Amino acid sequence: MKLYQTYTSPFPTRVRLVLYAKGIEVEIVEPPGFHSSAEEKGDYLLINPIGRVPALVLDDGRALPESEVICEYLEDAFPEPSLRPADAWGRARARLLARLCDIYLVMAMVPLFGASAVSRKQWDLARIDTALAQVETALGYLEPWIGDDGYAVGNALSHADGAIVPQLVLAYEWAPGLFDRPSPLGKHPRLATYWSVVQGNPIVARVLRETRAAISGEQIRARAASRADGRGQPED
Ligand SMILES: N[C@@H](CCC(=O)N[C@@H](CS)C(=O)NCC(=O)O)C(=O)O
Repeated sequence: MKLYQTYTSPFPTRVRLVLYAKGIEVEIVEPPGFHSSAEEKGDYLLINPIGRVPALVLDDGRALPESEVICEYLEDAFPEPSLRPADAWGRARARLLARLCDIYLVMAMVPLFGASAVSRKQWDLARIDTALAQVETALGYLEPWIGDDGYAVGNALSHADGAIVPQLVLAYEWAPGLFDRPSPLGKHPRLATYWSVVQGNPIVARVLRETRAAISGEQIRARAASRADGRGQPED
């Protein structure tokens, strides 16, 4: 199998967490045209006409987009070790946490992803602050549901951790760093405790290491690209 993905994006990270937890080997492919790249997406659009990452391509050539669907496929195709909580209520909580994340947190982050792609001069600060406030609100939606044993649900890694962890690193670290605003860490104490404990899990630590390294590499590349095409530096 091949996973078309980038290391900066939270959606493929959700899939890599599942692959690592289950010990599934896949070929990792970084398609052209993502993030600060000026290239066209080209033939990648034949694999995923939506033009987003991730996409999983099976050995027989069938391709599957959408991180949640890919994770569910991997769970069904490779059931052991299971990343679904054992009981119906645990599974419902895992799905709820992932859904709250996908709908409210990701949607709140979208204007911030947009702002990160242009120079500081073009930033609409009011829009950024509104988005950051919405991020905080969305984190509050997770707060009552998050587990208190260091995992999103119960006492083992599940698909809910895969959905949440890649978004929390952006909400707690990337966005406050880029926009020079205080981190919302600490506004929601149960989530903050979860965040500090879950990072001790080796699979989580691995995806976070990859994400942090990719984000700092991407920031360096974006600066170089904007200097080269005369747009000025992103920090201008
Ligand atoms: N709902 C999709 C979202 C995927 C998505 O939006 N990926 C972003 C990466 S952050 C993307 O590929 N955006 C298009 C682009 O960067 O050109 C999923 O869960 O897989």
